[in-house]
Amino acid sequence: MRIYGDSISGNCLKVKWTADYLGRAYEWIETQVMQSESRTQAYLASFPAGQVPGVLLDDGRPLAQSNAIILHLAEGADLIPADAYERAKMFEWLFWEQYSHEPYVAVARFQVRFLGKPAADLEPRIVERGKAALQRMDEALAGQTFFVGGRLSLADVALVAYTREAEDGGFRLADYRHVQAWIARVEAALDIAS
Ligand SMILES: N[C@@H](CCC(=O)N[C@@H](CS)C(=O)NCC(=O)O)C(=O)O
Repeated sequence: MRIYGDSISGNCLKVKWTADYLGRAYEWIETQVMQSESRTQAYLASFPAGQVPGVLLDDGRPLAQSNAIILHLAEGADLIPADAYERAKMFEWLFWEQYSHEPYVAVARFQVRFLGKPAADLEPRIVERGKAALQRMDEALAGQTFFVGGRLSLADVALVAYTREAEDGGFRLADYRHVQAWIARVEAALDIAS
């Protein structure tokens, strides 16, 4: 399998962490978004949306969208709950991550850390929605160790990617103590603590 990913991207790291956790062999092809390497003709031929991550499976078939990729990699593994309701709750968090978390927490980080925008100049809506997302996570994590079924699942893998970097976007993780403790648990489970 080939993973086309940018190491600065949480969406790409989700795929790497899942593959590592599952012991899957892969070749990592560094594909830098800020150098427009996801917009070359060759890349677009396999991944028409022009985004990373993109994966070429062992049989050459392409797959894009971080959460679709990790779901495919983890098919049949313990990162996907066997119970139908718990599996649906995992999907609930995965869809929420893409619509209500990543567009704020990740975008704030990108603008501040990589575009050099002062956190104070971020669009207020991004900051408000990012804080609301972190608050929602904090409430969900009060009294439980992981998001679904008391054990690590893809919901945690997807959500930790940008949450652990939230301070780069001007958010204060100390304001979300359940989230802080959960980040440490997920980093330990995935062996990604730095
Ligand atoms: N929903 C997509 C988002 C992918 C995405 O936004 N990738 C960014 C890097 S994190 C990218 O490739 N940006 C370059 C572009 O859109 O041109 C996913 O989860 O994979």
